[in-house]
Amino acid sequence: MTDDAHTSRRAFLRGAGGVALGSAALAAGAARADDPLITDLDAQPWTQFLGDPVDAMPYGMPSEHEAHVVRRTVSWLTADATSSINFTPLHELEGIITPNGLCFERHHGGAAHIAPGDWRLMVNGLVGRQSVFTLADIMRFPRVTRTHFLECAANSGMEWRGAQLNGCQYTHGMIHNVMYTGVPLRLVLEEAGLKGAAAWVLAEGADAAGMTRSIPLDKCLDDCLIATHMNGERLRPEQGYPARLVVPGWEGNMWVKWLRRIEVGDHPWHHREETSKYTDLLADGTARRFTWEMDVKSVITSPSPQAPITHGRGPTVISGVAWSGRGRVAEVHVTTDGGVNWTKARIEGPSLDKSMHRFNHEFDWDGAPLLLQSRAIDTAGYVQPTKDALRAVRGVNSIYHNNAIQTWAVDSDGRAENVEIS
Ligand SMILES: Nc1nc2c(c(=O)[nH]1)N[C@H]1C(S)=C(S)[C@@H](COP(=O)(O)O)O[C@H]1N2
Ligand SMILES: [Mo]
Repeated sequence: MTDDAHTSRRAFLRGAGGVALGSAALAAGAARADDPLITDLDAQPWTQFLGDPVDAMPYGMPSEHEAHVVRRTVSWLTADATSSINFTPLHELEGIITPNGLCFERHHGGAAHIAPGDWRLMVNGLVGRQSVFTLADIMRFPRVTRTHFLECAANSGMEWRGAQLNGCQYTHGMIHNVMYTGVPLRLVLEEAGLKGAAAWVLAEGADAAGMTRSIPLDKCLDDCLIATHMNGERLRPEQGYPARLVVPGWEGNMWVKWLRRIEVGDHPWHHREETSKYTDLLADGTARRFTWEMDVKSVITSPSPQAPITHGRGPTVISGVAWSGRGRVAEVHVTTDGGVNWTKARIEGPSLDKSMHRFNHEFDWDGAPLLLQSRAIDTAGYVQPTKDALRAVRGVNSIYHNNAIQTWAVDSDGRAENVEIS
């Protein structure tokens, strides 16, 4: 920048009015004439020296100033980190796509590392041709690209008996929303040839856990994918590289990673993950089984305990995410007074089938304490329930499928806390 330009910047700032930003809404952004970040180029090394050359980082990384935006685990939740979970930092994200490096991880036997040349997919059982496909074989099938959320059925599972974890990363972060590219499972099953009695599919993983789940054939023929890519690049190892099952709208446990075998049968297999786990213990001691669909749900991500209001009263943005395993999200309503008054929020960005939706609601905060909630309604007509309404039906023995309305209490300093109101 020339001295003239330098001088004219100062002149602009010291000139009549100084502040061109004028509107009352932006009063908080009023410029100070002595702000060195405007008046003093010496205080801005990024203008004084050349920056990094191209290729400084052949695979790019976020700004060093964003180093706090990471997946986080809760150490007391599980005994060992190889059979554990971490959480997506929802409070730091915008839009609807979860960046690959921030997708929460759930492993039962650690993340397997499989060279693509060593990967095989076996298809056996009630098929005309028992088959083994290489990755190169799979890549020759017609492929599709679709955006879907994956939510672990245990998401919000720690909140059944009361408000517990202080932040939406921990209360709601067992979810990610990814644009997958893959091959419809239907095409691979048809290639192997389904026998008449075929009614169920067993999906099996190649990791140390050898995870298995029974999936009804109808779902497999409808919209399941053998995914090889996430958000444009290959799957990450943590997400099942080189291939995972995508089971849109259904609980994350069924999305078998490091997929190695598909068995076709005429009955479900009643394996561990669909009997002792991923069933819902009711108040009377019986358990619901095969509760595959993820019910309509939403959460305000900002403000929230990890994302307090720091700007004081005035124009304030409430932002959050909503999703349903039964279709699209039709509406999201937001309350600032604990459910006395509800306002329809704006759905921002794409509204896709079985995908995360972003909602925003702007309001003028008077600095008084708030009780923030969001409530989503899906295109199948389901309305997200209150915690009390859900407990009336499900009791408090459950771990899985808690889709209740979340409350954040915001104090007059803008700090938010996980609370319950009745
Ligand atoms: N092979 C295999 N697949 C698996 C798992 C696993 O441990 N092994 N965990 C399941 C569970 S419980 C969930 S919630 C999702 C998590 O997917 P993510 O790690 O991509 O978030 O993967 C599922 N698929
Ligand atoms: Mo899960």
